[in-house]
Amino acid sequence: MLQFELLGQDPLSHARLGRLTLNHGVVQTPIFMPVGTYGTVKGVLPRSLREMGAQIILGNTFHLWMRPGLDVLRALGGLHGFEQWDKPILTDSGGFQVWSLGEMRKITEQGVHFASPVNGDKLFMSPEVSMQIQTVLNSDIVMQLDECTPYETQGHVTTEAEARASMQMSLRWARRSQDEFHRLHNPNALFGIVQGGMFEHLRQESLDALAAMDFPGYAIGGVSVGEPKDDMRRIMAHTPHRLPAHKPRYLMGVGTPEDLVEGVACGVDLFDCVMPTRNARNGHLFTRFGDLKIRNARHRSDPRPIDESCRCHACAGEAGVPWAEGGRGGFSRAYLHHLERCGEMLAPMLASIHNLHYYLNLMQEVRAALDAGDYPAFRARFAADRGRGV
Ligand code: PRF
Ligand code: ZN
Repeated sequence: MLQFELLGQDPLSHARLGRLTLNHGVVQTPIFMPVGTYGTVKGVLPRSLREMGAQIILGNTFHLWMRPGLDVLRALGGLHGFEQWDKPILTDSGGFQVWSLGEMRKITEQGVHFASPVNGDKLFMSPEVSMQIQTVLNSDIVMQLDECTPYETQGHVTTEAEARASMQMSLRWARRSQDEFHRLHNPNALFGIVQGGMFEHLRQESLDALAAMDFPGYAIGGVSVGEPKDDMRRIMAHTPHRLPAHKPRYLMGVGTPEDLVEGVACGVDLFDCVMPTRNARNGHLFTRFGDLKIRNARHRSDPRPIDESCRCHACAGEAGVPWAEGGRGGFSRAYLHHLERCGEMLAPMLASIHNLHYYLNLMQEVRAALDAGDYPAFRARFAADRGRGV
């Protein structure tokens, strides 16, 4: 089941405001989806995710198939029951993750043969297998199995002919995914994935063919795979607004806060990225006024929170009143700097809470601006603030 209503449209860009209804609940779009590869958003409790306003999170077919395996997931109520998250979940198909295995895999028309990174067993992932796994997971949004066309492999930049062949195989896999999804009577929603490398005409061919297959939603894959930023932005500006207007659009694996604000203007409704959580674990924090490296000695005795305007548990404490509004709860930069230097677990936990809150709150502000009809002003203010420096 999937319902998508458009609630508003920015007249000066492709940005839109929407409401997506899925089997496990409603999602306001545009939205950012925290990544929970192994059935956990690393270091963050489900109650913290709820508190920071997460409406939908990701899981990964490939990883969960390897561990704990389908018998356990089936017995424990699918992914929702297993990880104790009762709101919507989107699962990636495994195409991208299998592709990342490098040497250990062989891709054929039938599917991907590879050795399990866990125990070396010979395994096979096909569109049919991916649908069977995602049906056990019972994720609200299921992704087709695709081949993520690389930007380059060992110094060789993917040619147009290679990108075309790869994109066409992803289309055949889209059809097979759809057939199997229906055969299984999966009650959730299957998304098709646009590929085509860095070639706009191939992207157009891909999206036309997928639109004709009438998926309930569409993703843009094969971006943010090591290409120059200009190419990423060019594809982001090309594809989303050409997809069917009344269906949700998901840009896979993107990106920085700036990419999200720009992506929304290009007509994207859903984003996911490991950046807020991965960067948190490296002491890289996002704030309204630019990014901050908590290991830097200048924070050694700074009493201020990470971001004085932030309402997250790390910055505003139990009361949730930001410093900018007179609240004096929350943890100081000095304390976070200390935890980080001591290698304490609480450092990446607090950093992850803050970074995810930053991303989710950014999208909340984006929605409020779209609702108020002043997205252009919001974009200008966002860019000025981020450039100010912390
Ligand atoms: N395909 C799938 N998952 C993905 C991608 C893709 O192209 C990307 C590319 N940024 C991230 N995750 N199935
Ligand atoms: Zn914060």
